[in-house]
Amino acid sequence: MEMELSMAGLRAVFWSLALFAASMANHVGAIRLEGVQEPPSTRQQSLRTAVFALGSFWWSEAAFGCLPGVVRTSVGYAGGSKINPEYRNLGDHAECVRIEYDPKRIQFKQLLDVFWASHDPRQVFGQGPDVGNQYRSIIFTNGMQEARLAAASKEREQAKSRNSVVTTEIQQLGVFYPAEAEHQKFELKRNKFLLQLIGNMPDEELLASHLAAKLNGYAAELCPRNIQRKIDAKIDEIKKSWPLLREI
Ligand code: MHO
Repeated sequence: MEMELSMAGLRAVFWSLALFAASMANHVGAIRLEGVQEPPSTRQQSLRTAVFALGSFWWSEAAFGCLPGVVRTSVGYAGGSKINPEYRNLGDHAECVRIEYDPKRIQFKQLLDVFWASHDPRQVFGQGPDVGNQYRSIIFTNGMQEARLAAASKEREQAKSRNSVVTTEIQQLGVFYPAEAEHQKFELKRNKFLLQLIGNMPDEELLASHLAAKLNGYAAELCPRNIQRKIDAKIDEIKKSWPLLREI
């Protein structure tokens, strides 16, 4: 009897070691994606923030996450007056993406170019199949210089055709309310394989992670072509040596 108990104890130790090793293996998967890893923390002080509304924030977050110089992304609500909006009750706010970027690597001007290229600013009261005020197009600005850049870029956009009106609003950013966890990195969360590849990060890590922002764009196939290829190659390499369970 005593002997059986200690065998059970040994088995328990064995399984906890095995589980620990398995969880470490997950992290090894993450480390191997080193080309798209977190940027050095020394850069963090000089980061800037931009907020845009351009339709469903699932898509908006993915459209910016993979750009070189973008460090982190998240989604939320802004542009309205309702206090503490929620997804099912967002009042007059719009769905937004918040982008933290390194101004030495990408500028507000370039983010504006991506903003215009990633949606149809002439669609009235919605974006694609999504209808409603929450999907309207807004450039949020921080200060006069950004407001000027935003206005000039809107004029250029309007000048492309006078047949319809560019509906995009330009607003000084007020409060940005972060959206619920299930809306953050939504495209990445749909892809269980990619999620596992980065060690099934919990929500708060996903929110802060550069790697997750990038892979969220990758999952939606919105990375610039060269980055898309680089990530494809890394994933292929990992898949080749991925341990497979062949029998049981
Ligand atoms: N068409 C989208 C809208 C999502 S959104 C974050 C859907 O699948 O419901 O507003």
